[in-house]
Amino acid sequence: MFIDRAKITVKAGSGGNGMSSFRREKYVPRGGPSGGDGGRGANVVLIGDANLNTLIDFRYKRQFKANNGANGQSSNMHGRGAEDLLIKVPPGTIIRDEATNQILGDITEPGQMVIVAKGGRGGRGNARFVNSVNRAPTFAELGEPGEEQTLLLELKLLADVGLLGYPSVGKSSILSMVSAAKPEIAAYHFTTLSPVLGVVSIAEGRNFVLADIPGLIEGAHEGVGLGHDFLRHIERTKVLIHVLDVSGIEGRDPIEDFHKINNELKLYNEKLFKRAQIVAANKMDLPEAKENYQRVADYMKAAGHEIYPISAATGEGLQVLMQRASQLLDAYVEEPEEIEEAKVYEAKPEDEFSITREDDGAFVVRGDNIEKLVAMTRFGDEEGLRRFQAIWRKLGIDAELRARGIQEGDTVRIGDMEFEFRP
Ligand SMILES: Nc1nc2c(ncn2[C@@H]2O[C@H](COP(=O)(O)OP(=O)(O)OP(=O)(O)O)[C@@H](O)[C@H]2O)c(=O)[nH]1
Ligand SMILES: [Mg+2]
Repeated sequence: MFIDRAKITVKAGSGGNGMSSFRREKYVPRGGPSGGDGGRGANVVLIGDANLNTLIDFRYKRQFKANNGANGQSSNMHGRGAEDLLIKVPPGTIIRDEATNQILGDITEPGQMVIVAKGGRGGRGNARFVNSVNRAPTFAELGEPGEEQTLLLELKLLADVGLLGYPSVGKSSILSMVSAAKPEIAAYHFTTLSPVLGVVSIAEGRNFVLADIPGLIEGAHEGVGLGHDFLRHIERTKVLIHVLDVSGIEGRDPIEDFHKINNELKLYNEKLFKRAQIVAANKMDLPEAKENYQRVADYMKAAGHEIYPISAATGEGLQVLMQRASQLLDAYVEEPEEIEEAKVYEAKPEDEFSITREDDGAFVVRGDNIEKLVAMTRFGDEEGLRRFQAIWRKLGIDAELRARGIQEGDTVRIGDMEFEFRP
């Protein structure tokens, strides 16, 4: 089975804790603060690897956790940062945030990297909190927690050439004749339910990947038939072979088929519609095809399309068709990719928080910054507590709670912490 979707969870390393310590020197009763900073937690990074072409490995390993930074030490020794965790993925992998379905990045090249979870910053040691007012702070920060994400990975097929057309026109039959692939072939529609790839060998050292794509019908761009899924699969092919059943034995007109399919392409993605496309007039072994061929060929030529008569049943014309596809492939000029940025995290508004009241009467404060602050504060330390309170006021949480009618003794919850409100 060709797996092209995977769900994984990634957790970046947390920063190391900052140290609180003081220098000890001979004859100096109390030296200056000397606690070092914690090291940076490791990022989780996805990296393109040309040796991979499926996401199959993620069936066995779905959880990834990067290392934490080391804690700061006394004598101003900073903790060591942890090395990033690299996860290899095949080029062509699209990364989405499961929660929002937003695209976080797109790996198109081997070696390209996207940070999917940022490691936490190391907590600052007490040496960093010296100022004109406080020359001997005891306060040190805890490390910032690493980011955690659930990701959806999606691999678009990296076929060079795609076979497209109505159901039962003979796409799978063609693939089975020109490659070693063994797609299912049958007289009913939608025999092929997911794309099948085969390697077509033109000459020594010259080959390309051909994809047999499930049949498209009118409305495919809106998901009719097997729809969208397959249009998605052909997005990255460079050349399209549009297969027509010129025998018309199913009662449809091949020229009409041609327009309907192209219309679907256009509605789905204009770029796909403009891609190099050649017409394969299939089932030429049937007498009806011979009758229809001239009319179809004249039409296509007049409209500026190349047309090749073939029979997937006898093999007639297939070699010429594949050679032409290979030539077009060689002539293909890479379209500039419209990737927004390798990394497109939504910038989260700073300092934003929300307050809700729960059934038990507690006020719950949520927000990235405030939750981080809670995770990084040692509440046992009086200075730490004071600093927390100052930031708490500066963010406006205090004022907002009062506006919501908080009373002395009411419970406030932030992340894992719970405390009583005291004005
Ligand atoms: N006579 C004749 N029959 C053909 C030819 N090519 C395909 N067929 C027949 O047409 C039917 C459909 O062929 P498939 O290759 O499964 O068609 P498909 O386009 O892959 O169809 P879907 O997977 O349903 O989209 C089968 O019964 C084939 O044997 C041909 O060149 N000549
Ligand atoms: Mg098929």
